[in-house]
Amino acid sequence: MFVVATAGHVDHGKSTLVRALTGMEPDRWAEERRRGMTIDLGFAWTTLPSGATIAFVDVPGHERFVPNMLAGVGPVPAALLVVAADEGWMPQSAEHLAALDALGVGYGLLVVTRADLADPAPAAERARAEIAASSLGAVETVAVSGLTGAGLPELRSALDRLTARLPAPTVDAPVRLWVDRSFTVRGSGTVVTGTLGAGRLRVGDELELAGADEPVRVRGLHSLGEARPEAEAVARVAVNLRGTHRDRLGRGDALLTPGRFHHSDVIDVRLTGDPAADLPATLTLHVGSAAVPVRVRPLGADTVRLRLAHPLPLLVGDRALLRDPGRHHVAGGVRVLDVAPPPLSRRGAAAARATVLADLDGRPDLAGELRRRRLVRAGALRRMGVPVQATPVAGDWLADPAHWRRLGEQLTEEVGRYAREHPLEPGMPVDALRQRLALPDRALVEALIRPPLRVHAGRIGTATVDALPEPVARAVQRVRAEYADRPFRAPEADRLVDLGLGPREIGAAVRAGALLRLADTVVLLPDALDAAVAVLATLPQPFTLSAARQALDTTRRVAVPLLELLDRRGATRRLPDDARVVVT
Ligand SMILES: Nc1nc2c(ncn2[C@@H]2O[C@H](COP(=O)(O)OP(=O)(O)O)[C@@H](O)[C@H]2O)c(=O)[nH]1
Ligand SMILES: [Mg+2]
Repeated sequence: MFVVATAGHVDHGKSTLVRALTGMEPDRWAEERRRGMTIDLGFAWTTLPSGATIAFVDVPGHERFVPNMLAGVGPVPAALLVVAADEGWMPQSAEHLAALDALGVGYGLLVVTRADLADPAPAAERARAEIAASSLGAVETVAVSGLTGAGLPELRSALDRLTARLPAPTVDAPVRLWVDRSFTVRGSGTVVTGTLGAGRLRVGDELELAGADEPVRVRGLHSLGEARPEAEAVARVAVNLRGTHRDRLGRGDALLTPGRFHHSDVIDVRLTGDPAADLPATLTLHVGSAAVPVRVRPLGADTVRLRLAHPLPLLVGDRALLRDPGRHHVAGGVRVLDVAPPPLSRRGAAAARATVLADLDGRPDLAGELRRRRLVRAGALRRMGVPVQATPVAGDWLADPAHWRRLGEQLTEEVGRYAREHPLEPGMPVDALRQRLALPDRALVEALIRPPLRVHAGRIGTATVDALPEPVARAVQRVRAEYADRPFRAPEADRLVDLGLGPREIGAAVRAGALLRLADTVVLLPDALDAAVAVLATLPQPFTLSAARQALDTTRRVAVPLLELLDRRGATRRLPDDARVVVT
């Protein structure tokens, strides 16, 4: 299916044309039919000679209803610009074209209607010149009469040529359905309609309603008046949200694939077209079917920061337009550059930001985003509309490569400094390091660790004897040398003092894995445990404490806590009569 919007001045024959092409009545309201004037959006569809289905969003031409017009064309990629042969180019011809241009609509046709009332050539010539200067560029022109039907076959063929040129929609994209109507159907409940520009909807889907925390569920789907199990972009769709109260949503809301959109109330944008130098401080931002008041803060020559009255699910690259509702005119087009910009609190931040924005063009750019954000979650970038093909450094964190290298260097420095300032600690606590490096996640700290650094028991250090302060390391070496041939004779308390091993030094050596503590002042070398098990295994089983003490050539002072430690580790088992066996 293709979706095309009408555009053009009031009474130029847009609705008549849609009626003539589709046989359907686009003016849905009794009031519209009574007054012969479109007030709100109308919807109709037909089949083209090629067999393709085309749906029309018929918009009002009156200047009072331009916001309705914008809600209709916002999500639609192509337009029929309608100009009456007998009236020619008029103010809303110009304003509608300015809107299409601001939104970057690149596909369209010029239809000169009421050709039975006047020579269509002059109106066509003027209109073509105006259109040529817009995003639509050179367009095919068809003259028709909605009254006599003249020109309609040519118009149908031209529509086939137009739709054949439209870019294929992205069907596997997340859904962002801008709601253009919502109503209640007796027996079915709330129904919303919109133009599905990308993605796919299925009955049963759970969707996020922008701005509400509860999910909504698709109970039913209609497209072109028929119930369907699923709808694929591009399509006009009516979504039944039974169970969701009608008051909860309306035009300008969006139904979203859950968790796939960032909700922005501050965005940085580039003004497109010819932005007025003196942009008012408050304007209305029109995007999709939404219209939101914004405060405008100029940054660079053609870049501004917009503060939205309420958040919208916007993506980098979105097109939108700014309008001055008081003065009834399109103030300019907008290309979204950043949907999650940094705050501008420091002095000079605005100027610095303007420099950054000068290089952005609204095309999502992963490397650039990483350079600017330095560290960001892949999911967060995707929600901004930036496709992510990069390997995370930890979890789903992505890092700018240069920044990541600097962090690694900084980590090594911090760990070194900490070791000098806390010589008896076995390393720097991970969380202290996380804070020093201002990292948002411990996983990032751990991912930065490179040998010889390692994390052990929540601390980062080299965790070898070499990392111990010089005197402690030397004392441990002395113990090693002295007890090599009697590994189960722990140094007496006096000897430890002689060696300079007080409680703090012993603690440091134990945490570094250089000594094994059996009791306050009973320490062995760490390999003593395995060696003890090997000796005990040679004894007749079960064995007594006394037999163990003799076999290990040690004293009760060591043997008692050593066997208890072996029991706790499951290497030996104590029997009811206090004898033990080696567990094999
Ligand atoms: N003679 C003639 N009248 C037309 C034609 N198209 C529209 N009209 C008349 O022009 C008036 C406005 O048409 P309408 O379709 O409502 O204009 P819209 O405001 O652009 O939707 C109506 O009275 C129509 O009957 C046409 O091709 N020929
Ligand atoms: Mg109309």
